[in-house]
Amino acid sequence: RQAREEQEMPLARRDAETLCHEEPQTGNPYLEDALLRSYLRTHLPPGPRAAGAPLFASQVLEEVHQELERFGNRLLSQVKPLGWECELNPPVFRQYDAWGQRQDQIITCSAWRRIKGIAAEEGLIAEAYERRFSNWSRLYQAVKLYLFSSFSGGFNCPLAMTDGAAKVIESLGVPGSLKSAFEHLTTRDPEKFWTSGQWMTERRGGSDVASGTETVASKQPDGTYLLHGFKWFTSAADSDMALTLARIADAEGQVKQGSSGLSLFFLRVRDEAGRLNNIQVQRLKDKLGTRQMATAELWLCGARAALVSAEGRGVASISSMLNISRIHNVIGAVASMRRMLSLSREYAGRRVAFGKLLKDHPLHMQTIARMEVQTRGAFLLLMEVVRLLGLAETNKASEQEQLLLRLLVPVAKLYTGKQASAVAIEAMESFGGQGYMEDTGLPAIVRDTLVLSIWEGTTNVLSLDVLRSLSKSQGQVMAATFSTVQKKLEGASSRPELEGAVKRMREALGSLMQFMQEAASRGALTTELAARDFSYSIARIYAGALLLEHAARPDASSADICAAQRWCNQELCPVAAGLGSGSYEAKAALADSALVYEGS
Ligand code: UCC
Repeated sequence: RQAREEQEMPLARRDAETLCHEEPQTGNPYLEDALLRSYLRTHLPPGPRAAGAPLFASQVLEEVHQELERFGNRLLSQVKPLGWECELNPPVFRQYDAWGQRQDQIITCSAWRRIKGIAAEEGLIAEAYERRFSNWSRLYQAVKLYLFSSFSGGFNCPLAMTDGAAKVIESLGVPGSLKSAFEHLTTRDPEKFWTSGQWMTERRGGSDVASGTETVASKQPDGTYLLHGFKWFTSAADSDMALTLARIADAEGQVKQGSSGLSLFFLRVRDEAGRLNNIQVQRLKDKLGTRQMATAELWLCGARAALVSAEGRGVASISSMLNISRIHNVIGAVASMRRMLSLSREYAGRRVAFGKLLKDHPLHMQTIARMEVQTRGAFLLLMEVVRLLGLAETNKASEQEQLLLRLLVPVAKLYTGKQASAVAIEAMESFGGQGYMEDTGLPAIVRDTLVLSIWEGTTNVLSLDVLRSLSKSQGQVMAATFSTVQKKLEGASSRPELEGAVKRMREALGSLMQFMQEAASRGALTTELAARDFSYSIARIYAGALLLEHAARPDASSADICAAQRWCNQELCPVAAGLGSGSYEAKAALADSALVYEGS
C-alpha cells in the first residue's frame, strides 16, 4: 500500500503542475484593436500628401498608424511594467522628519516619475495643443491616451487635470501671466513638464461646489491673493500647479456666497526650492482604488495665487477643465473595458474547463460578446465626442456640432462610467477565482474602474448637467441630437441586414421625442426624476446610431454588423418606459422615500 501511495503522489503532483493556469498574453494593444483601427481608417484623411499641402490635409492616417504601432510596443515593453510598479509602491506621506521638523513630503516611486517623463515625450498633452493634425489632433491624442490608460499605473488621472488646466488657460487666451505655465503643461520635454491639480472638492461638497466652497482669497497690494481654506480631496497632490476655486473677500473681509461668489485661481504648489506654497498636507486619502496616486487633504494657509477668471466667474471658467477631465474619464472607462476584454478573450483561448477551452463554451462566449457590444458602443461614443471637440477647437464646428458636444460630454461620462464598472466586474468573473487574485493585476483594474462613475461628477450630478445643457440651449441640444441621429439612420437604412435595428432605433427616437413633449407639460419634479433615464436613453440611442453608421460602411465586417444589431436589441429608450409606469410622478417620489425608509 505504501509503495502504491509513493507512486501516486508524484503522479498527482505532476498532474496538478500541468493543469496550472496560464497567464493571458496580450499583444500590441493598437494592432489588436480591430474597431479602433477600422474607425481610424474610416475617418482619418488618407495619404499621400500633395506637394506643398499642409500635413493635416493628407497623410494623417499613415503617420498615425506608424506612430500608434510604435507606441503600442512601447506600452508593452516599458510602460506596463512601470505601471505595475506604481501599483506595488503607492505614494508615502512623510509629515515630520526624525528631528520633529514638519516636512509634508509626498514621496512617489521612481516608476511614477518615469511615467510622467514618458507622458511628456509622447506628447500626451502636447498633441492636443500643437494641432499638427488640425481638427484630428484631439482625436489622435485621445486614442493615445486610450491605449496608455490601462498601463499607466494611474498616471492618466494627473494627465486629465493637466489637460483640463491647459484648456482653461488656452480658453482665456493664454494671458502673459500664465504663458509659462501653459508652456510647461504642453511641453514634450520631460525636464520641463508640469502636471496640474484641480482642487475643487471641499468638506461641504464635492458635487455642490457652489455652496460647498469655503476657501477665501484676500487680495494683496501686489495684486496676488492669499488663499485660506481646506481642500478635502486633491487628486495627484504631487502636481506642480493647481487651479482652484475661492471666494474673494471684500475690504471688510466679507465674501459672497453661492456660485457667483466663486472665482478661479492659479497657484504653484511648491517654489523653485521645493518648499510648499504655504500649504500643509493633512494626510493622504485611503482609497478603494487609484492607490498609485497621492490624493490628499490640503490646508491652504495663505497659499499665494493669481486670479485667472473674472471675479465671480469661477464655475463657468473651470467648467472647461471639468469638461476635459470628464472626457478623460470616458477615455479611462473605455480603455478599462477594452483591457479587461482583451485579457478575458485571450484567457478563453488558453483555459480548459469541462474538457474544452473556455472559448469553445457557447455560454462563455455569449457573455464576452455582450461585453464586446457594450465596449464598442462606448468606444464610438468616445470617438464622437473627441471628433467634435477637435472641430470646436479648430473653429470648424457648426453650431449643431457645438451643441452636440455640450450634450454628449456629460452623457458619455455618466453612461460609460456605469458600463465600465459592469464590464470590468463581469470580465473579472470570466477568470473564475483567478480573477479575484491580487497578483493577477485584475482586481487593481476593477478597483480603478469603479471610481469612474464617482469622480468628475456622479451619475446623478451629470444627469442634472444634461438638463442644464437643455435649459441653457432652450432645447437646441436635443434638436441637434434628433437631426444627427436621423441622418445616421438614413445612411444605414439601405443595408438589408440593418433594417430591423434601424426600425427599432426609429421607434426609440419617436419615443424620446414623445417623452420630451409630455415632460414639457409636467413640472420640474418629473424632469428631475427622469433625468437619469433620459440621459441613458440619449446615450443608447446616440451610440446605436454610431454603431449603425459604422456597420453601414461598404467594408464593414460581420462583427461590426452584429454589434450594431445587438446594441439595438436592448431597451433603447428607458425613459419612455419610466414615464409609462408613472415613475416620474410626485406620488412615485413619495413611494420611493417610503420604500427606502420603511422601518426607520
Ligand atoms: O476634483 C475632483 C477629483 C479630480 C480627479 C480627476 C480625475 C479624472 C480622471 C479621469 C481619468 C481616468 S472631482 C470634482 C468632482 N466635482 C465635480 O465634478 C463637480 C460636480 N458638480 C457640478 O458639475 C455642479 O453641477 C456645478 C459645480 C457645475 C454647479 O455649479 P453651479 O454654480 O450651481 O452651476 P450653474 O449656476 O448652473 O452654472 C454656472 C455657469 C453657467 O454659465 P453662465 O453663468 O454663463 O450661464 C453654466 O452654464 O457654469 C456653466 N457650466 C457649464 N458650462 C456649468 N457646468 C458646465 C458644463 N459642464 N459645461 C459648460
